[in-house]
Amino acid sequence: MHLEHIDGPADIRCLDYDELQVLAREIRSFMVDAVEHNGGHLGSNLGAVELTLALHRVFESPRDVILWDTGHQAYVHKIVTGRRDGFKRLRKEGGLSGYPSRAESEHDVIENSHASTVLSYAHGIATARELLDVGDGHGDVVAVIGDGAMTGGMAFEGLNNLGHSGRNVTIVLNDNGRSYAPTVSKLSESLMRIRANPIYMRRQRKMEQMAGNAPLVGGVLGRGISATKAAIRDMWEPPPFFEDLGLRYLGPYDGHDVGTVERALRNAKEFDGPVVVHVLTQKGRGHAPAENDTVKLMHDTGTIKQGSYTAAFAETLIKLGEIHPKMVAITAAMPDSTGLLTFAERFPDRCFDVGIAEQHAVASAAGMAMEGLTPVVAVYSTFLTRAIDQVNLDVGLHGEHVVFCLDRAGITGDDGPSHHGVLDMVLCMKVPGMTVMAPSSYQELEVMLGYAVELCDGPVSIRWPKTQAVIVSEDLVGSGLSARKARTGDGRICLIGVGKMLQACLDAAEILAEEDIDVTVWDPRIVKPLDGEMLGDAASHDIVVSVEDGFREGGVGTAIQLALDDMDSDTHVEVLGVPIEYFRHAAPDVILERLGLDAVGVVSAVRRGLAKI
Ligand SMILES: Cc1ncc(C[n+]2csc(CCOP(=O)(O)OP(=O)(O)O)c2C)c(N)n1
Repeated sequence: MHLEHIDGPADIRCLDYDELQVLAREIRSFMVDAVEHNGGHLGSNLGAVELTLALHRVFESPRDVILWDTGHQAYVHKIVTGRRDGFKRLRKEGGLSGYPSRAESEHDVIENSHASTVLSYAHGIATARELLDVGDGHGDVVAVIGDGAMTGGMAFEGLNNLGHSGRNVTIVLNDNGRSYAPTVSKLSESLMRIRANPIYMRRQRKMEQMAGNAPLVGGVLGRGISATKAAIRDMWEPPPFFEDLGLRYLGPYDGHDVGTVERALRNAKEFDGPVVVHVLTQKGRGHAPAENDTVKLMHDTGTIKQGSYTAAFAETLIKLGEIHPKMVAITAAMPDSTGLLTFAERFPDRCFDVGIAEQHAVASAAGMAMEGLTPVVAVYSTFLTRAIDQVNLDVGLHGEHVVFCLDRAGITGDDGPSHHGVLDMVLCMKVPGMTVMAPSSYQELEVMLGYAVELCDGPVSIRWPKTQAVIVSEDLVGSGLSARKARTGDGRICLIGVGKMLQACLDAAEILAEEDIDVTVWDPRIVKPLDGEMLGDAASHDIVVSVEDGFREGGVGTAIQLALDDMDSDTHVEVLGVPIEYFRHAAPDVILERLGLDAVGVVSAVRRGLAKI
């Protein structure tokens, strides 16, 4: 066993290549075990084992900065930087985060986990190090980015600026041909052609051997070898995209051969200016269930559960697709997790994976709508935030009919601060003319999606949580843009529960009923525009408690409060919602309970309200 002796990067530098192979196997089985117990990302990490070992042998983290785009592939990095024991509580509260975390280790520098940002960080860090003359000869800056993340607009912006500025950054393009699904990109196709060209690969290996045998790489000899390599490459390569942008390109290399990757990285280190080291890896490598998972190579362990909101969305979209030939669906590289796969199978010409490119997805949807299509953009709440400018101006300002379907809204829990969907509702409510819907049940989602596609004008967003949906009978489903009164009380207290929070209100009503406090409960359904009948009824009560799982400030409760003020109502309003903070990973229910966003919290708010009036 080598793994148990790895407590820091120095421990892998003294192993020989045979020992590293054994270690790689041990790491794979260790990660499979950890993810089986705790969930998390698997395929991407299984593919990055040898690459990570090579990186930590060549570069001296933390003096050299190793940056991971998105960060879902950083488990091996965590293991070799002394955090093996933390995997027992991977993604559990107080345990190891599923992404890099600055609180965990000095080896983790960035932790945003939204894709395609790493080249910008790298440019910034390299610029600062050069200007401030930090450290011993600055230290190197290395950015690891997947072929999927390379489809994002920010990655292209970063490449462009790195090439132009000539900053000293080693970019490792970890190319496994996949995002969740196969990566959609012509660049990726060109890179694939290199991979498929045996002559190129043979010559490349020969060049590698020459470089490996050379007593000194760098200086005149290094330049000579690299010039020869460039000449050979030019004969075989598709247009040298990177080099046209001002970056050197090295590769492709077998990303599962530690020695090869190591040599490539050492070569890259010798260059001044930005270098792309292209390594080919296999997602899910070494774990048969992952290798055989044709949908996403076990990118993560999540599946669409029967009875979930995602399942309701997937089912309803197909039904609507049959009736509306002009309805199309768009995903930013997540066809499986957003529930679009079945739609894509049924209507392959009407489903578009645009790459990890939310901004482009939204602006492109605006264009489609301008020409008469009805685009449904399926995206996680947290990733829509990236494209809010496009939602506001490209769709909103033009009044285009685009339906945004936001999964994983609210407190999502295990994936930590970057993945909570707490901004979408506040932001969407600020887009003029946008209708904002929050279903409280499986059936509500079906009805709302139908209404949004068939009857709404202009932009619409529908947001739902990851948790299982409540299943209700037909008489408990609303219609159109109306709110639904879920319970009639004695006229003193009115609870308004947005989406999933309706259940907390209904449960609170039961608790209060035992104390002879008979409350009214409303399901607003549509949070913008708010239903006048609901507002009128709320204004007739002494106390209103609104509950939402998005940011409290500027959200639905605030809008209700303002609406009642405008009506000159003296009803007291208690607004419950998420405070403006970053929440570390923990089970969603635990976070919600702590924030008072459960039945007990609602009851306390009622008591607070009663004490104030
Ligand atoms: C802005 C943004 N959109 C979507 C995602 C969800 N997501 C996480 S990883 C991933 C695929 C990444 O593919 P790639 O960069 O090639 O890495 P691999 O997992 O293949 O190693 C996606 C779409 C994200 N993290 N950020």
